[in-house]
Amino acid sequence: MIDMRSDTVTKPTLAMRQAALESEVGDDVYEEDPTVIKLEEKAAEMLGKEAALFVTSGTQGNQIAVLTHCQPGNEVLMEANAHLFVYEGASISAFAGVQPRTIQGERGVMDPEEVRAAIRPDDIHFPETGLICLENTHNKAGGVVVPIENMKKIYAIAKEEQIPVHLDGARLFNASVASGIPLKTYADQTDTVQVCLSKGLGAPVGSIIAGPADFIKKARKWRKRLGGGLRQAGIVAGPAYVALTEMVDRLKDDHANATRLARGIKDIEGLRVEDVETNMILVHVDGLGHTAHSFLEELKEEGILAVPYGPKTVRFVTNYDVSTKDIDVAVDRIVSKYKG
Ligand code: TLP
Repeated sequence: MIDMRSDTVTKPTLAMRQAALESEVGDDVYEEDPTVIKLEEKAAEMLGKEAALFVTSGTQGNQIAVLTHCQPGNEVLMEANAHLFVYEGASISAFAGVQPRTIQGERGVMDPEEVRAAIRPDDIHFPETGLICLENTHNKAGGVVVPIENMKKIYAIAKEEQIPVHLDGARLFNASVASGIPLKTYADQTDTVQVCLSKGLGAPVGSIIAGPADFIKKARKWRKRLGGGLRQAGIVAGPAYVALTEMVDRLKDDHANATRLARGIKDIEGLRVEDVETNMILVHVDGLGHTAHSFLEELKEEGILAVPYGPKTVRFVTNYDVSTKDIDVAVDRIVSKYKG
């Protein structure tokens, strides 16, 4: 199977498995796991933040960020197709007691003036705007790199209004590799950031939240409350360290493979392939008379896996376990099935 459902499906590399075996461990709830400490220090340095916290997943990282920034009854601004809104089971409402307010973006990019207009004035009737959440790359928009200028404008507005900004940077490494803009420059435009090590970087488990030291201290407590205080976590932090330090540059290969796949299938009549910016390819299949599900069933028979991304849209994600040769095989199979 050529598995392009997500970049989360990758298996840990040999170096990661070795790191799991050899990393020094301790009890991380006592902050005594040397490998976790090494990972958190490295991540904080790479993101240009005072401190960082190792968490089990991107979802947990985003939840902890919202819980730490907000009070129950707050409103949180985010793009209409943000992962936090669409794919996290309404957990910010369930756990943090906040209400999301969405702003429709253009391919995932919000108009800063619309963000400004959505900030609540001081009025007894309204919820207080507690947080603005950004996402880069934007997943549902198809791995779109949100321009740094857009982030700068939104952050300037947030500062004026004294509202914190959190960045869901599950794939911030992809944004940085694609744009050539350093990770730190993106992280500078936000108070806190969550980055995933288990997506394109291939770690089996783990994300990082980074931000000011006092914020991370509070976040550590929220992680414990949520049951995310792990003990000998070096077993997973070791592979995560390999992901962070050895796997970032190779994301350009995933991006090149994504472009290669898109080019290979874009001339098939009935398929509409969106522009590729990083490692995702969104394809609209209704022109073939297919729904996403019926198309994916046929693809599976051809040995190719992707996921539905709307009733008539599918998403492919290139990843470490899909080679350029696999891409060529996938293109050949799709072209021979659907072209003419
Ligand atoms: N995204 C997954 C699915 O949940 C859709 C995927 O396959 O792309 N933020 C963003 C922008 C994400 O794309 C994801 C995962 C998360 C957060 C959550 O990360 P995990 O899966 O580690 O909880």
